[in-house]
Amino acid sequence: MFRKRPHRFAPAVLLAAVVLMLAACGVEYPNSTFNHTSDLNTAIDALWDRLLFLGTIVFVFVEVLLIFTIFKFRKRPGGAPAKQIHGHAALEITWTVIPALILVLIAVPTVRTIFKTQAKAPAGSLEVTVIGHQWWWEFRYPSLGITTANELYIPAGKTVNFTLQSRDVIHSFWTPQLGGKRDLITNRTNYLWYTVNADLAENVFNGFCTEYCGASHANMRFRVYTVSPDKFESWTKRQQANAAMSPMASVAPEVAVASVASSKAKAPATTLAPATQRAVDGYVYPLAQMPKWTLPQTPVPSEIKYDNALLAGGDSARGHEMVANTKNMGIVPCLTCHIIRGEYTTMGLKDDVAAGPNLTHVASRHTFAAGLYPTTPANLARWIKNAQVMKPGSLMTVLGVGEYNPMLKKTNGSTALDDRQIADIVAYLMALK
Ligand code: HEC
Ligand SMILES: [Cu+2]
Repeated sequence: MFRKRPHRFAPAVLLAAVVLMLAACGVEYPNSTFNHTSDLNTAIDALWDRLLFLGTIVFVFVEVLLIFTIFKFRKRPGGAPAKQIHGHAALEITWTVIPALILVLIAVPTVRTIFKTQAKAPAGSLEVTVIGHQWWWEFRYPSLGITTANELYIPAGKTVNFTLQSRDVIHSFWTPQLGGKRDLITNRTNYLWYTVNADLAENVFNGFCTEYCGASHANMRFRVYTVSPDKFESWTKRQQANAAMSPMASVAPEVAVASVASSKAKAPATTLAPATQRAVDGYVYPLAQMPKWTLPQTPVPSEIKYDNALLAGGDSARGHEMVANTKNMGIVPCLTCHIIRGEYTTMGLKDDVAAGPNLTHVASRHTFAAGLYPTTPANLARWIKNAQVMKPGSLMTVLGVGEYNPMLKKTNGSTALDDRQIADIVAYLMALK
């Protein structure tokens, strides 16, 4: 039946095809690259459109000719053999020249775009150094004295020049919606620059590592907040401030570092006011405005047992004592691997000595562990207890009592952090706004 009357099914097949095609419309594609959100992806999209246009013409022309030929010259019963010809100069020249012209139409704008996007960034661009780590992102703003992790703020309408480096293996920096991607290569510096459209202030985009880099490659993500220049400046102020509760909390960062460098004394007496919390202000992208596709969806592993009720009793001052002054710590102190600006222990240290993210304003970031989890007390508690279970291969050690450390192949003894101590540390971390 089907073999005899294929045309009967044609309308049904056509309908199915149209329905399928239409089903693709109206869906949100939060990580689509086909956007005109920056000068870079607008330029690249123009190339894509041109290719698609020319390619469609060629496709239609070739297919129509093919179908026509198959139909017209098909074998018929009793038909005469086809005319046998050899060589046709005019035809051969035509089918060489036309493709050559098409290639020129593609090559010229492509090469121009390559030169434009590979050129040095325009003078006056905002410099951001992106450092890939297994498995998280470090963002430094050298001209602003800011170091942060996994959450990048850039001003819309201003050119940003990314200096791309790696601390270990090869990674790749990609924000599909804004442009990229470009590799972060060991012992080599790459650059990438673009200007996000000014009307895209107050947006957030997903970023990914797109070069396989080990166990938690898939867990190496970031967020990009594009904000108005005013809000960017306000955010800058917050990030430049020394950590809350630190002895230097109320001192401008440069002054604090300079005072320690210039005198043997740890700090001028006037600034010795530990546990005073300077009012932290400055812009942070409102959590409530985050579109759902930018919120982490990774389920928290149920293997880590932690009673959330303990978190209510967390004491940030005790947490501060433990973390910053390494009091009562039977574990590798946090500040062996993390910098908290304004604390004596990490005073004047260069970011390069830190194995982990800068925690000075960790609670001002909506996500942690490279976009894997929302920054909530419950998640942070589990992270401190057993970062290896929270993120496979993570280079943060396992710190909870009785937790198994797969790297050392042993279970933590009683000198590790108990759940109450973790609650105190979490209370402290949450104060690092
Ligand atoms: C051996 C080094 C090391 C020690 C010790 C360490 N950490 Fe970490 N920490 C890391 C590394 C590396 C990461 C990044 C992990 C990742 O995202 O893959 C990290 C990530 C974090 C994060 C998430 C930060 C972010 O923005 O993503 C927090 C919070 C944190 N550590 C807190 C602590 C606290 C609190 C302590 C002490 C109780 C501590 N760490 C001890 C290495 C360490
Ligand atoms: Cu990576």
